[in-house]
Amino acid sequence: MPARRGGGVPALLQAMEDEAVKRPPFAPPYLRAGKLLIAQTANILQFLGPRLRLVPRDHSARIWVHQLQLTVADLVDEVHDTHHPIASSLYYAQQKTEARRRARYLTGERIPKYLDYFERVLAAHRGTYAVGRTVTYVDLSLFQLLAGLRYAYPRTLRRLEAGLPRLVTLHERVCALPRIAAYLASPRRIAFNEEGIFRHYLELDRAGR
Ligand SMILES: N[C@@H](CCC(=O)N[C@@H](CS)C(=O)NCC(=O)O)C(=O)O
Repeated sequence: MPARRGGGVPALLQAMEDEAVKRPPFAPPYLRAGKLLIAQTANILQFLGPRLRLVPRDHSARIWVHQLQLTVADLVDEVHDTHHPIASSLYYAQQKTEARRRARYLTGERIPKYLDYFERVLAAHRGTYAVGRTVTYVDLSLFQLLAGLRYAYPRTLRRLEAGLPRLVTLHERVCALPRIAAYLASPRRIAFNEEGIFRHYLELDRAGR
């Protein structure tokens, strides 16, 4: 809901700061579902997964999907910390030197290590999707992860993708799911930009070379 109708950022902050809220979120994103206020992306997905039929039924598969999701979250944190290596409260321009130094390790060591891991997971499962027989929320997250990394670090990804055939195929499969395709073609799909987690700064993509 937009701010002029009582939604938007003001409403978001209000719930976070309201003393009456006994279980306040630390940061957005968070989801209000009836009386529940649920924060942390992986936690929100764990809640939504069964309701949207985006996880298998069995307990061990659910734990595994959640584990993979937390690993995605770890890489997303590292991507964020590369353009903000010193403090989130400083502008990128105020921490460029440190960002470059950090980006060298992100592009040279960390992105390859995480993506090789996901490639190995897909190879071991030998399925159409990462877990079980049908699409789960971690497939959607892996799609978004690859899309974001391609945007932020195109050079690095071009170098790595030949070694990641399963991840690339999974990305294509998710794109082609009818409802995902409709979302991607709609105004709901916000283009990557330099205010989000995945930011394209040429000097960071090149830091490793
Ligand atoms: N681990 C959290 C990260 C949430 C997060 O970093 N939120 C950002 C905005 S997207 C924020 O407001 N952070 C405030 C802060 O860290 O002080 C998640 O996966 O949801």
